[in-house]
Amino acid sequence: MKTLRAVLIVLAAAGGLTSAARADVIQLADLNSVAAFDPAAAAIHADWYVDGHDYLVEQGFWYRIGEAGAELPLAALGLVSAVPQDTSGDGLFDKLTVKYGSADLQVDVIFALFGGDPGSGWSALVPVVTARNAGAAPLSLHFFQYADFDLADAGDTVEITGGNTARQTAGPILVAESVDTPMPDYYRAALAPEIRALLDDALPTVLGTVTGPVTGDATWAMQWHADIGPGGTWILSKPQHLETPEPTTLAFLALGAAGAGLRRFRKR
Ligand SMILES: [Ca+2]
Ligand SMILES: [Ca+2]
Ligand SMILES: [Ca+2]
Repeated sequence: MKTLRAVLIVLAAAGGLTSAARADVIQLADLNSVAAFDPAAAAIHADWYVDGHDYLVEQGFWYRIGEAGAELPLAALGLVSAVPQDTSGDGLFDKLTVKYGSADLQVDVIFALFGGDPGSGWSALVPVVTARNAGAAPLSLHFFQYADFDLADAGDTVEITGGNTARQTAGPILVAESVDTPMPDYYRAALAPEIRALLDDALPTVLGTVTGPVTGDATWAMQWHADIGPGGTWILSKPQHLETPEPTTLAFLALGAAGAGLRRFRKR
């Protein structure tokens, strides 16, 4: 935690967080987009604002080693460091490198946020996960990604197509991801809290191949299996993007929502 504290001091000094912000939350910002991460939480990604509106409930990564027992959130490995960077030179952090590690398994997650122009309603987030077998024995890694977006209060529809593409929609609002590096072994579209409960229970979970569509408090998850030799690595890249059309209307609405979002950040 020492490293994280140092990071947060740097971050606060750079104006990335207000002094009243929760000390464990790191904020990325780029053009019309703001994303908030809590590296010590079970679901690391807590907020994703596009033009002032937060479309995300939570998303994150879980893992299981071997065929028995429970899945655990990455934070259970132990948080080593969380370092934000400004790669675009606008003075705002847009990239976050989070390192977790135990004696046997080290996992780095790098998040890169790409906003669209203000009012464009467009945003992208690219997480890249690198898992390393730090032990002396082969590692059977089961890796899970879970996403709960709420695009509209009335509910959304999510469907998984092609074995690797999740699309969640509410009218003209869309969040989508397509993962082919590598293809998932299993996936599930379901209403909350079904998938989160599977990740939190004490039993080994296999998501199956449940495509949906489902409509309501939609969520989805994907699952990979990797046998990693000692010293070996496994890499997962899963770009996501959000599209919210009618930019003029949304830009107008964003003026109010952005203020509410800032107030919410300050309260933490
Ligand atoms: Ca930047
Ligand atoms: Ca489980
Ligand atoms: Ca949802």
